[in-house]
Amino acid sequence: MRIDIITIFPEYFGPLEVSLIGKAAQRGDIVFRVHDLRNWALDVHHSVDDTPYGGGPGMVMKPEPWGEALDAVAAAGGPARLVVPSPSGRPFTQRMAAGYAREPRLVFACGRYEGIDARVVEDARSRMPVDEVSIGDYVLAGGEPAVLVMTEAIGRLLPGVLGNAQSAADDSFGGDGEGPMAALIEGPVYTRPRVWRGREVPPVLLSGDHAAIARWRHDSALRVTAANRPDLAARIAAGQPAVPGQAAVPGQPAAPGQAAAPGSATRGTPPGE
Ligand code: JAH
Repeated sequence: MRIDIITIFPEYFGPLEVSLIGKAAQRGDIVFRVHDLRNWALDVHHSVDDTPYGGGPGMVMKPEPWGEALDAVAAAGGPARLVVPSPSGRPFTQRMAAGYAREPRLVFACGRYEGIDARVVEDARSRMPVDEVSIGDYVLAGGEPAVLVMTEAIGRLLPGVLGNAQSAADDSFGGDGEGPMAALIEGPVYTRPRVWRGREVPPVLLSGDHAAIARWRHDSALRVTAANRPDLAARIAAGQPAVPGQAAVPGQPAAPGQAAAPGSATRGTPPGE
């Protein structure tokens, strides 16, 4: 897969050379191309921002550099989907990460200041698919950290990037946003020593009883989901798909308007305690 990133801070993307994603890039499983937007700021001062029409605080990214940059980057390499991080975009999910991991090419456009002149996305939509995407309900100083987050979530799903495909499937939210873990937060995990500072590993994990271990892990996932994510737990309790578009849990009829009260979701009791 090829990933192009357009930014006024190319040095922000040093972390893409590190760890799992860095190794995948070394092997050529992911090709990153980071572009400095100022290459296409063609006025004498290489300016990329200007005051907002209608007044108000801050600055807005000018359309001309973005238009030139997107034309040039889109022309070099195959067809691409444009992804623009924005606090007003659609929420980024595991399901979207899995969808993006199947694309041949993504172009990320990192805004700064109060955002990019809205005509840039309008114009780009006439030539390529465009998603405005939010990684959470908070405001950053620019799209760069959101692109690091999304490229990590996408990159680790590429074939061969994560050593063990099953470990992605077992993650909180599941590997592809489908399957049994899609709605659940992962429970606690343990390694040696069996006793550390007087604290024991739950004995079921040492029992060799794989069915019991699977039940314990599922119960743990439900307990953590109920405690930390009442929004997800309420949907599971109501038998609704926790991810829109996913099948509901069989045998649990959907009860519209009957969402569980906050904190009322089932809490499992961990075995071995
Ligand atoms: C802030 C351009 N969903 C997180 C997120 C994504 C992007 C931005 N903020 C928050 C942002 C300023 C300018 C993008």
